[in-house]
Amino acid sequence: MVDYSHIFSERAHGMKASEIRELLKLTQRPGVISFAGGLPNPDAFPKETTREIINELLDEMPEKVLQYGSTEGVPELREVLAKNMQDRGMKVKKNQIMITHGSQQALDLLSKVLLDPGDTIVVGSPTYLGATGAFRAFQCRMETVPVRENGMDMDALDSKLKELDKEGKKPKFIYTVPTFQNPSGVTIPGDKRKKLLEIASKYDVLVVEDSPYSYLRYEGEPQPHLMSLDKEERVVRLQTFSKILAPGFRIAWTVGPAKLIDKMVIAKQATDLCTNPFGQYVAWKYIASGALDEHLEKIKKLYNEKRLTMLEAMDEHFPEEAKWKRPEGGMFIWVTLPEYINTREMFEKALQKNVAYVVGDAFYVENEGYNTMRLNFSHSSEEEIKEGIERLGKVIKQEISEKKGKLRETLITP
Ligand code: PMP
Ligand code: G9A
Repeated sequence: MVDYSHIFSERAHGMKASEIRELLKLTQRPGVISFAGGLPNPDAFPKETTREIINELLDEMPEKVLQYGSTEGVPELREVLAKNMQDRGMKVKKNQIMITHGSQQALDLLSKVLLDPGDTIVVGSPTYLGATGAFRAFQCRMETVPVRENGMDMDALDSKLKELDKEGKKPKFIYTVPTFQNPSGVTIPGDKRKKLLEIASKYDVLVVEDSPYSYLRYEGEPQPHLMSLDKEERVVRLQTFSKILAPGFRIAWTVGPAKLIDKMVIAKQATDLCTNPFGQYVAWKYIASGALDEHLEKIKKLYNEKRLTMLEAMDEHFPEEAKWKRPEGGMFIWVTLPEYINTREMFEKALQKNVAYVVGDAFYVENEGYNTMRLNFSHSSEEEIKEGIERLGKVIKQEISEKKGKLRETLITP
């Protein structure tokens, strides 16, 4: 038998399976109410519009939609995206946009063109685990900065970059999900966004603005995109159709300085030649026909109702020891339990009661966050949310009472 351990690359040895992807297998079991995956609601898929668009495309331009496309993406989609972003205050030209197979691929391509083994980058703590998974595969060193109620802590970021500068280390980029962060749901306010760019400029570091949720705001004031505040071609912005159309198409776009995009395009040629043209043309028609704007209104209403239902159910069923912040948008509520609770240990018990979440420590690069968990509110039905939160509330209460009992025992045992 071949001993593969000697054959795998250093890189492959360092790779780690995505906790979310592993959980998807478990939570697909019948009867399980899953608040784990950040999945859109199936009711939110624009099935009829998609059907009409697909028929039109096959009638009108089969020679294009069924053919290979250019690596950077089909021109019609890049054009309409540039316009869409300009309407939202971002001065973007078509040649600064490339289309990828999901933002996940953009994270991989960015790493491929920016990171050498041993390079340093800065990420939030907690942060999106799909991103750290992509970065880790390129053998970089991830330095962390705490994410608090108002997003990444800017003083801590400044100190971290100063410290790295003293060590002679210049990070390649700061990775952030500034709006309705995955996993914590928090948003960086406008003044701190300016500060972030000032700090990045002071230490001459790029900023990766990963923003799949910014169009999903349910309350509060929109904050400026980092890309709109950028005057130095320092920001690379990732957006995706996964949460606003359907993840099944795997269509996303990256916007950045043309020099960087051009390199990513070359890297993509080796990866998959081009993103699936059929999906790109669907996305193009979806925006160009105005269906996206209409659809956004519909899903914002749907997800807001689910968010409110979950928050209300948590108020009713979670014990007072559990803490969370009300997210103004996105898909997630982040819960912090007392420090003596380990949500990974509790997960099995939750699963026995047919309810699932993502264990919080999966979103930390360092060994932290054992008492946290992420709940998704977009995927389940209202009934499932009520039932699932009630089940989870019982599991948490039970765990707290058992752990408190044990703590008491250790305290009184001589
Ligand atoms: N970045 C973040 C912050 C995400 O939450 C996700 C999806 N959960 C992605 C990237 C990847 O999205 P896509 O489906 O476009 O690959
Ligand atoms: O299915 C996935 O892996 C995408 C979901 C991401 C998430 O749950 O954050």
